[in-house]
Amino acid sequence: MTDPYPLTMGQQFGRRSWAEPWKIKMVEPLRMTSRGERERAIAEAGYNTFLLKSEDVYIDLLTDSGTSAMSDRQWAGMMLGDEAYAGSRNFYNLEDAVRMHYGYKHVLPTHQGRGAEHLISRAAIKQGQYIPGNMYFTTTRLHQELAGGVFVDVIVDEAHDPASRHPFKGDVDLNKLEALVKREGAERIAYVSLAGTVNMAGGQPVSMANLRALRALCDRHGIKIYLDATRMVENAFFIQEREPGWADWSVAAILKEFCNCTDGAWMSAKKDNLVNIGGWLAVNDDELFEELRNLVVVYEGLHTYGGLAGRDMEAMAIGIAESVRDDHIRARIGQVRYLGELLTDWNIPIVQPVGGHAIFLDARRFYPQLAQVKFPAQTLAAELYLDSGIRSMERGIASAGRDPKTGDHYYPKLELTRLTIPRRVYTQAHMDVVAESVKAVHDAREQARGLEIVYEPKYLRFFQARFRRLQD
Ligand code: P71
Repeated sequence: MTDPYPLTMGQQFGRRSWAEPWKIKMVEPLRMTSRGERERAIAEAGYNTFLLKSEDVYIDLLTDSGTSAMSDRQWAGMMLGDEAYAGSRNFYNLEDAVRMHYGYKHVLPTHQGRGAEHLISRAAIKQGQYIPGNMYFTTTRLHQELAGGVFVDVIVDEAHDPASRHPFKGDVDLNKLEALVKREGAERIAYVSLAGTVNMAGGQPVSMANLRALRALCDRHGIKIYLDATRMVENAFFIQEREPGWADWSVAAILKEFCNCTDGAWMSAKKDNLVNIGGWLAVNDDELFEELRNLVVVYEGLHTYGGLAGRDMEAMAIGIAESVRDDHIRARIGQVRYLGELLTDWNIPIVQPVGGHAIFLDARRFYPQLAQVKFPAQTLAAELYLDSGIRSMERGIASAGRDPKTGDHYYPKLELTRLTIPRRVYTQAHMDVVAESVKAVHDAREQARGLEIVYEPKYLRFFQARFRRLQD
């Protein structure tokens, strides 16, 4: 006999329910659209979700970047902005927060992550040098290439397999790195570009054991490790949860221990650090810092504001302290996991295990009838928008861009559509609506015919490319 009483979500998943460690003080109304309005909007946007107007979007899962809700304390901090050109008190608060929670010696603010990527790439890469890394990220690799470097993927093979349940798919394959060093010589390696919870792999973490082994290898060859710390707090949570020996450590302590094994970090504070704009760059080396502090005034702003208002730096300093709290990060990753568990139960192909910031739909398995040149992940993003007004992001062949040498597309193994969850913004009921819409699109999957590209700009084409629907 079926249970006559409805079950809570927690009970349905066989456990006690958890809840967000905050309550809502201010709300922003959402707008729902009709199917006809969405058909017009996505056609006008060239079937590219980056070109939709936010007003035409119902639940916005384009990105977790700059889309978080700030806390009452952060908003109060905004009122304490010291908008002096030089030496703002908010800069010193930011510097203290980065030193305390990430542990690096020198800190520079930047307008966002790619501002910091630009500076570190310029200062630390010489023409023709290699930058091995645990999978590329679009802006990171572009800045490395613009600085004359060549990115080399040295992530473990499991990262390229959406079905592999390896618990640390962000790990570096040390054999691949060792082979590169042997072949090219350590002096031709600029540094190792290591990212916490690897975005393009599905938000997959790096283990502490892998980092320590990487550190030992790099020390043998005199190679530096710079960390993309954008989602490193989420990575620290996975270490606490999954890696033997770390369960009794706080996320904050794991974060600091991890950073301690690296030589510096760049940060898009729009993610983990819970602000709508901002970034930072931090290093331990005095000489490198000297160079970076000089470059920052050319490209970002004076070294005590780096393109930000004082109030932005204050919100960031407060956001950093909030972001490393265990209760915050558990609820954040718990919400992503909740959506992932629903989709997994419904047999919808997603990258496993569920990562930190997003659910990644596996568009290859979703649309087996579509060749990669028909942009399956872009097609899926468009279909999802048409179904419900939910906005997602392509992370496949369109994002990968073209090989500058041959001019042909890069053909990435992963062809994914990302449902990225902003922090502290949506509720569990929104996640249910998202899951139901994904299921509706999955049920209609056989009708999809794919897209062709009709316009693409030279750099980071996915932002502004336009597509046309294929009929057959
Ligand atoms: C994301 C973004 C924002 C984005 C960037 C490029 C294409 C599409 C969307 C930004 C990152 C990131 C990592 C690991 C550096 C940046 C750049 N991610 N590293 O995922 O994820 O930071 O946007 O502040 O310049 O939607 P920035």
